[in-house]
Amino acid sequence: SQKLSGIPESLLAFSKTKGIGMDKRILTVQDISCVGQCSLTVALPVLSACGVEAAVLPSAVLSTHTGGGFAGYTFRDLTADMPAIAQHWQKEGFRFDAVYTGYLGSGEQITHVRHIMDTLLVPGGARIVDPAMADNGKLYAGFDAAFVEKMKTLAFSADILLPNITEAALLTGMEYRKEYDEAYIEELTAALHEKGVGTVVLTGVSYEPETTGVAVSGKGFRGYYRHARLARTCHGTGDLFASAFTGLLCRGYEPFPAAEAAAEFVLACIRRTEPEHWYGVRFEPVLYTLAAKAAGINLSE
Ligand code: PXL
Repeated sequence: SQKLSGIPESLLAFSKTKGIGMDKRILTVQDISCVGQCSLTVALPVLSACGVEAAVLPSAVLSTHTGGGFAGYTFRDLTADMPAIAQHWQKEGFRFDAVYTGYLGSGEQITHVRHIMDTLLVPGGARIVDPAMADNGKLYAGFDAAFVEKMKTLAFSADILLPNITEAALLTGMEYRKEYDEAYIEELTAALHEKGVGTVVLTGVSYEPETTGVAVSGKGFRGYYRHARLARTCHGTGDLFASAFTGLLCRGYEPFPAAEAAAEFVLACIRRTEPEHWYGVRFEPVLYTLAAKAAGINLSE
């Protein structure tokens, strides 16, 4: 029973607006990890494949991602460049239908990103936030409790928030659990709604060893998409999921079907990734399936 009535009006209007001349322009704010198949090197190709114009605001430039396997990565924080870039767009009269944020390089960036959302979104434009900062019960390298506090201000203003369970627990102050039941998941999402989040798309929700899935929750709406849990995990799948979800949403999908299709896409990418490909996920050969989905083409016919 998937009622769609609980999804905020602005978002429904956003996802339903399509057609020639109504193509969406999106701004994505996240880092460039030059090597590593995550953040912008995933978001750009995925959004483009979905047929969405993607402008970028790089939050930092790293030689690689920080997620293990690579030692001694470089990190250039681009916080100082953000205000002038945004001012230029403002002067040019540039506006975006959605702003989608991922990995941010500093707490101060969150203030800039919030200002950009306030000033450069079209009326009713969507705030899509992946609070990329933690997984498996732990913060990523370089993040601390002060960053979590800042992230709360961005996350709670989101029309759509795409956390994993670790991030949801950090944002709500609830205990992180490795094992849990539906009541825990409902409590987590309810706590996020209470803070102001429109729609929660919670990833990595697994109630049994063989399956995992994504829980989507809007006010008055709840859905859970369960799928196979693969034996291996790959770095960057959170970014791949969020980017595919965002691309599909921009092409007129509603949040639950967008989450389903994005999850299936990520599964196909993991299946396509050779075991020796240790640092990322091989999404490139599978991208055409997502492009077809976004364009409404059924490849199996
Ligand atoms: O996939 C999230 C991510 C993005 N960017 C950088 C990261 C990570 C996760 O570790 O290190 C730089």
